[in-house]
Formats: sequence, structure tokens, C-alpha cells
Amino acid sequence: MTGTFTNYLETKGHVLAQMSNEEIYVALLNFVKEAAASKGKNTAKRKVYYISAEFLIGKLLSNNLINLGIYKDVKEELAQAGKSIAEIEDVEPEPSLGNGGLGRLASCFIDSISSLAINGEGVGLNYHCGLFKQVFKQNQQEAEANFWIENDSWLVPTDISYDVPFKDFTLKSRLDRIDVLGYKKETKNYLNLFDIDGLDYGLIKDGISFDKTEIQKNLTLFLYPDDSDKNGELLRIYQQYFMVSNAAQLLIDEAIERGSNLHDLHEYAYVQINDTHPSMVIPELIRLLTEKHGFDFEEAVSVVSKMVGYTNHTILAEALEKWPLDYLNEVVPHLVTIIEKLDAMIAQKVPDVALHIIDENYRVHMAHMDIHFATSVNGVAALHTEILKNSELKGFYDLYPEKFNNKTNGITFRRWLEFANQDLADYIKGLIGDEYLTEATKLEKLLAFADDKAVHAKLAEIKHANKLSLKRYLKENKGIELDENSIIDTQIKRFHEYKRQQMNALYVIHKYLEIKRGNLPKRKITVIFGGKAAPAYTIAQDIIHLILCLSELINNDPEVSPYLNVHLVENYNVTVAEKLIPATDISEQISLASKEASGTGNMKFMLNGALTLGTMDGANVEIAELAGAENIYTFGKDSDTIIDLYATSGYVSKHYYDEHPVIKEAVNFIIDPKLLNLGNEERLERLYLELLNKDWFMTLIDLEEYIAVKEQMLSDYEDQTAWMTKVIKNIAKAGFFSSDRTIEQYNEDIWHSH
Ligand code: 26Q
Repeated sequence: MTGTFTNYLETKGHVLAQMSNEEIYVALLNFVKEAAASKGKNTAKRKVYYISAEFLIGKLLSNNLINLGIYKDVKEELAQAGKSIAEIEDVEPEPSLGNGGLGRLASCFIDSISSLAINGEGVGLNYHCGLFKQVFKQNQQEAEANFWIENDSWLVPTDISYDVPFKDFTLKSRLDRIDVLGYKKETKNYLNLFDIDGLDYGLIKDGISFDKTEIQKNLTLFLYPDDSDKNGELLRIYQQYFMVSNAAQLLIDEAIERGSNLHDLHEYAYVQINDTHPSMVIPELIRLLTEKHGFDFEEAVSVVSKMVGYTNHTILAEALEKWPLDYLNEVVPHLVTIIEKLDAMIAQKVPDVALHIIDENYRVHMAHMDIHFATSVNGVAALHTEILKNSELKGFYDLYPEKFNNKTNGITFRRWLEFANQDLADYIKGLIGDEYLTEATKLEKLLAFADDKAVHAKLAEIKHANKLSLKRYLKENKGIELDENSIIDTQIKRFHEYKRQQMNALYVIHKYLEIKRGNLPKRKITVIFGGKAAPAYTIAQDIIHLILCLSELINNDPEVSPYLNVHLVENYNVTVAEKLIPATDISEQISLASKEASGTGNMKFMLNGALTLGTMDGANVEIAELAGAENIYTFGKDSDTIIDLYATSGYVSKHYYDEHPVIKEAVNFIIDPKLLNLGNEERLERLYLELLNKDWFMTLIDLEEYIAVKEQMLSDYEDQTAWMTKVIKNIAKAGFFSSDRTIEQYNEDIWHSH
């Protein structure tokens, strides 16, 4: 960096004290963009292309200032002029180019790739409306379009453009880039976001509905358009092909420019496929090599199968993409011939039809294609990878044991501690220095303070201060009154039955009824939820409705609200997470065992001094191992038991309801007149019947144990010495969950970019 922000403003003829927050934001944006523009690129021979349909990058200003090493200086300069950096941060819109975990992971990964100076870039789509904006009306979720691109943004236009051929027309792409600065690194990478010219915002009707057929005018309008109808699914195929065709053309051009003759393309490029959304990159690379570069089919397959890896992020059947061949024929017939040839190649070698690419119903199993033609197949937490190997993908594991490996997810500590929890970060630095920013396991030095009363007191003080800033934020932005003296218990994630927000809601009902009976808790507890539900996912919307009704009932009941509050924070996003996590005491990670591939919120809470209340699922298992079983609160049936229950259809929710009065009472309350008065009868009835008669994700199986362990936790909180010892041990052991570690492992084991 040359010169301070104030110097920079002087050269532009501006004076900080006289500028509005908006003007300061734009000036800082340009200041950072200029600093980024002067950085060189990473240059290892083999370049990694992390292709992902989602990059949930969050706001970038402060993260970039931190990575440039000038956050504190700029904060101080602003303060000198009577300005607050927090107010400038507020001006930045958040690009919501992702749904949840998978998109946020991709963003932590590109931060780590740059921070480790690896030659690797993100490739995705520049959706003009990110994930919908959630608004609550009459205790229900409504969805609004979420535009984020302004005149001044982080996007840097390029003149790179490709022709992408579809069946009936060819679309010209344009490429915009966002600079990805590593932590205190002289080099940078890009996030490449492909787009089209000629989008028509006029296609959007009310909310987020729009004409899905006008592909040439809507291709990058929305992230994941509702695909509950055929046109939605077709649009998704158009988006996916557009993304990967551009990525493939870009990587071939860049390899040639760097000296590849394409027969050695695998030495110049490696593609990491993030879930199956970019899987068509395999046939597209083969198509380009054969049609444009004179390869014969076998050689193209041989080169491509040395340069792709596949990451699985979910075992939920509905999320494993299987495109009907007919649909692919309507959109990209030129890939269908290639996919059929690939399928025939496999069919010759592999007798088991369950492992073929095209099934008997003419559906293309994208994951199967990935596994056959990738060098590596990985899960995202130890347990998840074991489940892939031993059940979900067992047939493939038997065929290719050497391809399977685990890469436990991680998070960037620069955003999730250094930025989000500045007081805690400063205090930790005072105790053990700042090495944790690049060597996260140095946090283990904190173990020396596990029993130190002065450290306990300081950590409690920081937590309280974070609750106070959360209180201000929620009051100003979300119309919520938070009690900063209560225990804060938080569940933030997409709404899905397997994540079991409904189980937490049943706990809330139970607690409410207990308080009504005069069993008062020692200390007030505030249960906070945050998350969006897919617009086409009715039951998830019903769960949101139940929680909003409970919130209205409980917070307005003078007998109950001194002891219990419930809030569902509207429009949960990365920015909201950054405020909630540092203020939380109890981290809810209560998915049905075997269903949450990893989770990454669990890691963020651990790092920020919240204790986990969780099932033995995903990365919770590793949290328990690292922090020590005595330092986290686990409950519930284990994944083997659950997998077995599915196999034998052995779970009957009605039995749990009939045989356990506590469960029956809580479930019945969903249709109690008190709630029906506040809510929508159809929604509450449907949810009630769902839990009683189906409950596919086994809410009731763990409910009693969940209530008991949560009660234990609340009572343990009263012994602050024991509690804070656990908190310190959790923070100290969180280092393993740095995404720098994850990315080092990807590079050592899969990418080999040196
Ligand atoms: C698939 C087909 C059609 C339409 C949409 C989709 C679709 C969209 C998004 C399928 C999956 C996703 C997102 C999945 C996701 O976020 N998975 C999460 O990934 C995290 C990072 O690995 C894990 O920590 C979480 O456990 C996992 O749920």
C-alpha cells in the first residue's frame, strides 16, 4: 500500500470530515480496488478452477481492509474525522449469491486460496438478484427480489467474452471479476462471475416470480429460480451449462496462453466440482477438445479425467441431480451425444446398472458421471465421508477406493473472528499473539488460560458487550427487543426438516408450558432463529409460521416474557450471522444424525465462544473429539441407528407421540386455540399432522433427550467457572477448522498446484 486513505482522498480533492457515509464508502471501495489492481497474480503452473453455482461472499469492504492489513488504520482515520467504520460498513449492500453452507464455504475457500498464494480462482454466475429477500407478513415468509449491483461495486468488468451454444440460439457471455485478496499477500486471485448482456428486469412480476422461458433475457436474473416446474428446471440447466461452458473456455484459453499444447492440459488446470451443479463441465471440456482442438474422443476423455475432482455436500436424495435426458436434449443436445458415449464406456466395464450414468428411466445421474471421470471424490466431514463410502456411494467406493477421501470443511478466521468479533480477537492477541491469523492451531496456546479466573471474567465481559451491540443492531434493523442479560441460544441456517428447527420450536413450547405451570427458570433464555425457507418448500414455511406465532405469543405474555423470549430474525444473511454469532452462548446444531454433511456454522460458534448443543452429526463429531466430549453437549440417536431405521422403516412418529406425555403435550400445542388465534389454521394443522403421521426426519425420536440436555446446559451455565473453562477449550481447539487447513489438504492431496 502506498499512503493512507486520507492521502488518497487528498489526491482526489476530498476532505473526510465533509463527506457523507455513502461518499466515504465509494471512496474506500475505489481505494481498495486500486490497491488490488496493483497486485500481481499467483503463478504456479497448474491452476485450480473452483467452479460453484454459489459464492456467498458477504460484504467485502472490511474483509478486504483486513486482508490488506489496514483495517485498524482506516478505522482510526475515520474516527479522527468523527466517522464510524460501522456506519460505512452499513452502506455496502450484501451480495447474496448463495443459499447457505455450500456457497459460504466456496467464499471461505477462495479467501484461503489467496491467503496461501495458491494459483486458484472461483468461477460462477453473476446473478443480478441473489437469494430472495425475506420479509414477514402475518407471521409468514414472503419473498422479494434482492438486487445488489449498484453503479459502484466490487465487480471489475473485463472484455473477456465467449459464445455459448444452446440448441436454438447462441449466447454471448461477459465476464466480470472480483479481486480476491489474500491475508497480507502481495498476490491476488479472481472470483470470475459470468453474465449476459440484455437482461430484462421487466420480466419480474411481483415478488420473485418471472417469465422463465425468455432465456436470452433472464439467464442470470436470479439465483436458483424456483424449479418446482419444468420451466424452472430447464432454466437451471441453461444456467449450469452457461456457467461451465464459460469456465471450460476460459481455462483452455488460459492454459494455451501459459504454454499448454492441450495434450498436457491436466498439467495446467484442475477443476473442482462443487456439488453436481457444475458437472456438465466434464462433457463440455470433452466437446471443446474434440470439436475445436482436434482430439479424438478417447484422448479427450483421458486428459479430462486427469483434471477434475468432485465434492459431495449432501446425501439428501432430492439434492442429487438427475436430469431427464429429454430436458438435456431440449437445451444442450451437443452434450447428450457425449454423455451417451461416456455412459456406454462405463456400461462396458461395469455390470451393475445402479452405477451407470443414464438410468432405465433415461435420467442422467450427474454425481455418477463425476465419480467415474474424476481423480478424487470427497466428502466434507469425517462422518459424512464414511457414510458416502459405506452406504450412499458404496458401489462406487468398491469400484474406486483410491478416489475417495475426506476434506473436513473450514472457515476463514479473518472474517469469522478477526472481523466479526474484534474485541475477542484483540483480547486473544493480547494473550497469545496474532499468529492464529495465519496459523490457526496456535490458538491452542489458550489452553494455558483454561482455569484462569481473570480470563474467564474478561471473556464474560466481551460476550456481554457483544450482546449489547447485537441488541442495538436488532433494534435498529429488525424491530427486535433483545434482553442482553439473558442466555442467548441461537439456531441459524436454512430452514429444512432435517435441520430440525421444529424440534427447537417444540422445546420452546415445552418451556412456555413449564413457565405457565410456575416452573420458572433461574435465568431468562432467549431463543433466536434465523434462516430462509425455499419458496416451494411448504413444510419449511409452516415451521417458520409456527415460530413467528410462538414469538408473538410468548414475547407478549407478561407471565412468560420475563423468563423466555423467542425471535426469528428477518432476512438472515452473512451480515446478520456476523452479529449473532459473537453474542451467542448456545449453538444449536441439532440435525438428524447422518443428514448434515458437515455444517460450518457449528465451527463459527465454537470459535466465538459458544458451546455446542448438538447431535453426533457432520463436523459436530470432530468438534466433540477435538474439544473433548466433556466440553460439548451431545444428545440423540447416532447415525448408524438412524440409517438402520430408514432401511427397516422402523420409525413411527405416532408411537413417540402416544407413549410420551411431554411429546404429546408439545405437539398438541401446535393446534392449541392460543396459536390458532394468531396464525393460519391450514399451516399449523398441516405441520401438526406431518409430525404425527409422517415426520420423515424423526423430530420426535430425539425430543425428550434434547429437552433434558438443554436443561442441563442452562443449569451448567450458572457455574460460570466451569462454563468458561469449556468455552476456552473450545476456542483453543477450533484451529483445526480453519479453511486454510482445509485448502492445504485439497492442494496436497488433490490439486497438486505448486
Ligand atoms: C439441487 C437441485 C435442484 C435445485 C437446487 C439444488 C441444490 C441447491 C443448493 C442442492 C444443494 C444446495 C446446497 C447445499 C448445501 O449448502 N449443502 C451444505 O454444504 C455445506 C458445505 O459443505 C455443509 O457444511 C452442509 O452440511 C451442507 O448442508
